[in-house]
Amino acid sequence: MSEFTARYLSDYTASEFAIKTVNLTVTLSNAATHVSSELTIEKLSDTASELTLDGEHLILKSISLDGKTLSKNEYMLSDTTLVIPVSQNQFTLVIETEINPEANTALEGLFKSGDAFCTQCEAEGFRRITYYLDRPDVMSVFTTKVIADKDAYPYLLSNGNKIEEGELGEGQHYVTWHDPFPKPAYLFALVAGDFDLLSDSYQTSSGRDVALEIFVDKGNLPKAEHAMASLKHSMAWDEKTFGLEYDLDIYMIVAVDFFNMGAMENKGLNVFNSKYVLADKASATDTDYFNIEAVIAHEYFHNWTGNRVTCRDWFQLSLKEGLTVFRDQQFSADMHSKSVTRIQNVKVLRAMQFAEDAGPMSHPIRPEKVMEMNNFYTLTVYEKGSEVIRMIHTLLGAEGFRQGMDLYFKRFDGMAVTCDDFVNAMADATGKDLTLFKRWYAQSGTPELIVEQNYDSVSKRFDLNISQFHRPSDNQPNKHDLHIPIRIELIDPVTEEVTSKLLELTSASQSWSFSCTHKPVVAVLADFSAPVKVRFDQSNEELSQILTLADDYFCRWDAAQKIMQHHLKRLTIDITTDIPTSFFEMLSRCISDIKDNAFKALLLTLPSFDEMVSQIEQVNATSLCAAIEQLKQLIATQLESQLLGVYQQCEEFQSVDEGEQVANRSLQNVSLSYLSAITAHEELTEKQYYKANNMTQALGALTAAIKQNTSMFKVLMSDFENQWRDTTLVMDKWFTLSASVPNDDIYGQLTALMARDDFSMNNPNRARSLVGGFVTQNPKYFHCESGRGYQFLADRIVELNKINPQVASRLITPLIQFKEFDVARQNLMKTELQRIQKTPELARDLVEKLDAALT
Ligand code: 7ML
Ligand code: ZN
Repeated sequence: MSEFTARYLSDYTASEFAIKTVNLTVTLSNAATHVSSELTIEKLSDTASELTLDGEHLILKSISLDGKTLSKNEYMLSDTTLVIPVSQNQFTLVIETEINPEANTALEGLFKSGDAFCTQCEAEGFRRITYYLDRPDVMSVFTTKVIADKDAYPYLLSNGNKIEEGELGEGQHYVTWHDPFPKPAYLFALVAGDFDLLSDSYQTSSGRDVALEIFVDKGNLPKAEHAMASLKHSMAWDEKTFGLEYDLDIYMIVAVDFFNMGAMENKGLNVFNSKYVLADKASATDTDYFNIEAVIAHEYFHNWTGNRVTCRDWFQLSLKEGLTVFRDQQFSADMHSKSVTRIQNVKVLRAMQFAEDAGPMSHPIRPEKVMEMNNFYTLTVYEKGSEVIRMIHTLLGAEGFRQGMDLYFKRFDGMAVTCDDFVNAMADATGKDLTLFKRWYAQSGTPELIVEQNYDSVSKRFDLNISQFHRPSDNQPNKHDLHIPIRIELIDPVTEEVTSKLLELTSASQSWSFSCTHKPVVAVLADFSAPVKVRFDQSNEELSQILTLADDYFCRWDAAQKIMQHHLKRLTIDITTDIPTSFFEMLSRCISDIKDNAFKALLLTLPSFDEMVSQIEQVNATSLCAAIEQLKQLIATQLESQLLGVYQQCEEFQSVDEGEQVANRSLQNVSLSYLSAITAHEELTEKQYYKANNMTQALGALTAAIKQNTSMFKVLMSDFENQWRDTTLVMDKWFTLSASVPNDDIYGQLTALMARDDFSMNNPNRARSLVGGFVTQNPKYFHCESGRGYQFLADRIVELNKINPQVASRLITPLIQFKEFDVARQNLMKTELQRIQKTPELARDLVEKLDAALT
């Protein structure tokens, strides 16, 4: 077994020491940054006799306790801890350390992103900056002095308010920052560099002025406008929806190119992956715009849900993440279309979170056991966590939820708390019993609902029986029944009247009776009211009625998806299966009847490879890819003239409304994806590419061209490259497209791409665009029977293990989820996992996942 040990939620104990204040002085230099940390510490327990601080990859220079320098025999040092015997109840510790930011390719702690210095401390990165009690329930007031060369680093930033700045000798200068809000070390940030600065301001509803500053690489100023607008919208939304105002006088955002994740909510100084800040019409897609707004909102919302009220321990991560994702989803829904936003959330959950929850790393939204915390920033903690909050919202109603939020902040502002504390606040504020509901926090796996219906035409009684089933898993062989809110619609097919009801399933099986003049058609799980799978034998005819008659757009969309899934399953088994004309007639009606273009685009989009994989057991990936292509081809051929009509309408469409333009472009790209399956319409793709004045249409054309004419694709791709070779974020898209080509020579192509000067495994965005792009966008070759796709991924993971374990650990996901595929592929994947497992000095991140997958 491995040298690494797991930590358990059940082992939590409070800290024996409190750190009242932290005084940091950081003297920046590429290879030898000096960190001086002065801590005022209070002993909280009578029995504590030694203080154990966390620290990794640090060079200890000196320690002094209450002004007296400690000699080597007065403390104990290991690779991960510094232990200091202490007898005083209050004392001051000064620790001097040295770190090497330039050599930090893991991008945790202090590192270089291009020419700038930058930090990432969540979850446990602060211990790579200095020795500290690096746990979220130790909250302290930070004062940070940053010293660096003035020419190279004109901006020196940290959390809170600037309290002092000045010149030092030899071209050095300094800035001192003070953050009055006590915070855990994971919210610490420091940035130094030369940037362009977009400045603005926001007046809060109580009349305070907040300076808003976005720092971007030189020359990118115009690309920060959308992020700034999004920030202001987020601030206004949180005031309106939850009565929450920003609390400091300044809010800063820095965009950097080297970043492991999307962004980070450091108090007053968010650090963002530049892909979630920079956008203009020419270089960013509509999806990019949407995501930037959502991520800006997410990080902003953390100021209350995460920073003002934080987590007691990392097992409680969903306390802040599930809640903040729910908040950003509600914000996006309010800014755009509620139903379209909701459907998009559900697509992600079903395609990815369901797979995670069925795989070896399955865990409850509040995990019980963690080896490497970075492995738990998961779709389960975030997306399922958000669904759990949404269910509370559904059970309490918007007003009850707001009362619960108010009580939560009243009780816990300034504290580090647990998921239970949150649910208790929700229950206490409304009187709703959430005792049973709390099980959602402790149970892993996707519940299944089994729905049965019966209509008695004599008594006009309609009975609905719903039972819940929980597949046992290795780490939880005995699952419990849950409290599940199930929103349903009863549709009278004769009068077309729709009745909506909220059912609460609280036991293994329950029945409900309704009196209905005609046998109703039932749409279950309206608005996707719970993160579950539904087993309900509804005929294609009933599904068709839901598609046209349900009030709830999620149910309409879902009904169409179920019909498509049904045919895709049949085609996966036998590619020559006949598809009934009724199917094409149904789609034809969608095309002619639906007015909302964004919704129409979603309805016409076939379930993705990943969405299908979670529907079929032990799927043959090659057959599934062929089935998807076949159904697309059939739809294109059967509905050719209608799709062409849609495409032309989209081309001619004009509107001043941005939302309508976005919807139109999305429908245009969906129709192009069908039409491009017909050789006669190849020129549409080419025309769209050259006419495009925005990235959405350009990328739509390139994506369509991938599966079309190879020589045309090559011409367009080299044109694209010539136009964008100096724009990093666009070249990431080019790398992804290049890795998505379903051609036999793809492996040679991938090797050639990796050899380019503009490719580097050290840049997470670039590594993900190539490796992740291949894995997710090229399923036919990733899952190729030869196993070469798996081999390619395994080789990259071994490479990344040394460079950046976090990125390696995220990319390994599809390999550990081997159980979804046929036995032959399972064996090929396992062979690669075993090969990775033999790598010397395997990072803890990978050890944890390989242990889970292979034992
Ligand atoms: C989720 C984040 C992390 C990891 C950002 C890092 C964060 C932790 C950080 C939704 C929207 C934007 C980013 C993320 C995300 C994985 C995903 N605290 O704010 O949660
Ligand atoms: Zn977050």
